[in-house]
Amino acid sequence: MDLRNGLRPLGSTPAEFEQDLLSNLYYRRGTTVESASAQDAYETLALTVRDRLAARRARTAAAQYDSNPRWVYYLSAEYLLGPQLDQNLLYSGTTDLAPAALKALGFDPAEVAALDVEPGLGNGGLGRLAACLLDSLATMDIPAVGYGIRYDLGIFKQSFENGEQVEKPDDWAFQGDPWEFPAPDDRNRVGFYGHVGPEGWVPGEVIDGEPSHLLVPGYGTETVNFIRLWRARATEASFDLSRFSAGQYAEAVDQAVRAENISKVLYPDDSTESGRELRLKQQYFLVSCSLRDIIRRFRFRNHDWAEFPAKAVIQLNDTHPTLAIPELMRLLVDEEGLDWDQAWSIVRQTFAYTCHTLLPEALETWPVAMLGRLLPRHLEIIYRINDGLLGEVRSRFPGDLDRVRRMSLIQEEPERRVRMANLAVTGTFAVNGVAELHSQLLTATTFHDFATMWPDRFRNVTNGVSPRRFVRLANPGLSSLITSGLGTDAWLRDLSLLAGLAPLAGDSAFRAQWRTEKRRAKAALGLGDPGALLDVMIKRFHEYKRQQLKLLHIITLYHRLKSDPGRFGVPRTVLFGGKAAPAYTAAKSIIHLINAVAATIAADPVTSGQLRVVFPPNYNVTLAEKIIPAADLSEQISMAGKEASGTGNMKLALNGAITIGTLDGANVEIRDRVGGENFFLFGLDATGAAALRGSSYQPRSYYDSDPELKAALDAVLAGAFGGVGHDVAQSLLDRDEYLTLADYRSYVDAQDEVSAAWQDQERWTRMSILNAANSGFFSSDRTVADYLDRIWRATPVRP
Ligand code: Z2T
Repeated sequence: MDLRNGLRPLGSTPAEFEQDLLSNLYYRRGTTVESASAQDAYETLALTVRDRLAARRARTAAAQYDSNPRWVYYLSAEYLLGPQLDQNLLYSGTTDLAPAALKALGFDPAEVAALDVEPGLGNGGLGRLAACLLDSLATMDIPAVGYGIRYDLGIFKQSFENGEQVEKPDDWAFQGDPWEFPAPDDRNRVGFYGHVGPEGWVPGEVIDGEPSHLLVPGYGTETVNFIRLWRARATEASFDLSRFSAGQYAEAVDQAVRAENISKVLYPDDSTESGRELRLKQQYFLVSCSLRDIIRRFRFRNHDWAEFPAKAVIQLNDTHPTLAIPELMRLLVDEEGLDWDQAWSIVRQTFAYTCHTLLPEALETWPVAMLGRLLPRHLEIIYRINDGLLGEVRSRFPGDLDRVRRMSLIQEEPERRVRMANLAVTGTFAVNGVAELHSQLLTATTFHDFATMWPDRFRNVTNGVSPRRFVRLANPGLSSLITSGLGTDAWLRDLSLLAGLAPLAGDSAFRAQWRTEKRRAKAALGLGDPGALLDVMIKRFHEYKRQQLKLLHIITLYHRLKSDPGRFGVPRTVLFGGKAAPAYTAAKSIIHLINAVAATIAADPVTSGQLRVVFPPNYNVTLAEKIIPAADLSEQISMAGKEASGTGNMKLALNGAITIGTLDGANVEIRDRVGGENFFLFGLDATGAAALRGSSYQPRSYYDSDPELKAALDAVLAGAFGGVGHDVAQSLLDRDEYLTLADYRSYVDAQDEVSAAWQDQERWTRMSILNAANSGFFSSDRTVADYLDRIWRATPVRP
């Protein structure tokens, strides 16, 4: 028998699908039609769909194994995958078969589909980018594996109590995860603590990493790749039998519980690090397990370490997996017996690093004392890498002690800490930012010294998003219209084809259909008047993103409405979505104030629906897929020079929302492509903002000279919104770190242009179509093509 191609083919007719569903219900779920619950039906459906992908996975693996290609390994502490059912139905071609088969067995397809739980294993943009890149890698037939952590608890569930954010644990796999293949027999042992003796590192504690994998199908191709996620398991030895025998039951399992805590919970901080030891343990756990796996895979087909960089490129998703650099050095030098220089050359040819931030406080550092206790051998290796680095700095820049101090892997003051970004730059062949402006600012500021010494190491790869998930799945109505407008659905694999929509912006019948789809999506959100302009700000809460600026605008609109209800202009619904890190007090205050303003406006009869503020709790990928299609206006209003890229901006533009934004992150590239006449620009640019912050910025001067701004802040200070938000207003007047008041007037004026444009619906629709038509560049397929060309140099393998 042909072991590889001898699989019984899985049928694609309704009868065959129904048959498979039924046999899975009996043989794998172990229940019967008579007693099956909706949950049984859901789990069984997932198995039936997953089997179809697994068959493709088998063919993919055979082709990849045969060609012994260069693999792309993506190391990321976060993956924000989104709901799996809809995607896997689409990618397996069973979108229509599945509900029909469920109905035939007596189930309600909608009830069953509602049981799909999204694995929230990420915070925001960084984790979602990882998911989009894997989607595109598979779609482009690139051999790739994503490595991550299988957190028991994902990003917390957000609810509001009296308008304040409350966090609840997200036990996402409580019912089990039918999409996942666990491999409990395939564990890797990971060491921590201990000491370095003559025989090398002797860990003081060991735990096991247990893998499971999730299939990552490509769209419109056979390829199915996978993500391998590690969960921490106590080793047998960690159960203390002598304590148990002595009746100390809790103490007997203490060590085991502590070991398994490593993969218990995702740290809920977006762009700010908390510096906790458990987080460092998570990072090393991910790195150690993944590198062992990568090396095992290398050894299947190869024997010579010198070939390693030709067979593996390992992308570090921000600094979270940077310990992979000293870990691979340790494996090569201590375990494989290579000499230091050989090992360093392999490491430097294998790793590449993506930086996702410009916030200085988001650059990870770890106390030397903590790192040395947890990973004593790695600290030695980091010191030795640092010796090499500083030697190079001294010989290139003799006598420049300050430069040596700045570039060192070790920060000395106020306490000794390891600078992970410097380590990542030193141990890789490529460092990239995630948008043109971001990459420029990185080489001009954050990594200026390194870019001076190693200019060829730095590149840009502008982010992108999956058109499958964020257009086709999220917005089926608009997708059909695009397909009929273009006369093909080939745009789903080549998003540059959207350019073909541009002429249709001049076709009034097409414009009417486009408006119909927008209104349909708005109606589906259930926000009342689908004629109102839907103004959307969806992203994590952070002061630099400036939700507080949007809030000042809302209060200004409210004041105008009260003073002259007849002359208000256009009805608006403002929608916020997003979470604040649980310890980020200022961001939580902004959330509280938004909810208080929303309540005040809702309770005031003068507004009569002309101005509404809504804030659905627990913004996640599932909700994003409902909101994005409905949005008319996309708020991208960060202080220029702070948002690395943004990816929500791309998703919204692709769905025909028009951006109001600063020249920050990828907004710059969106505006370049859609045209200044189809984009509402306002505010200081990065140079202007940096200059104003560098001088003695006085937020009060803006307050004193702008009556509408003064009225908005005075209202908050006077307690007009249930007494909430005093701290927000006070901090804006006293410090205003992100120049909210400086940009207020320009923002409000731009919003007045928005309202004027909305009043001409034909003009608005033309702008909307042109936004989608000119945003094809922002496909994550293009992003992957750029990574391949500029960094990865891997080629497709077609099953
Ligand atoms: C994150 O989502 C991002 C940056 C981080 O810096 C950390 C997290 Cl969790 C350490 C975001 C950026 O803020 C955003 O601009 C960018 O679009 C996204 O990563 C993907 O690159």
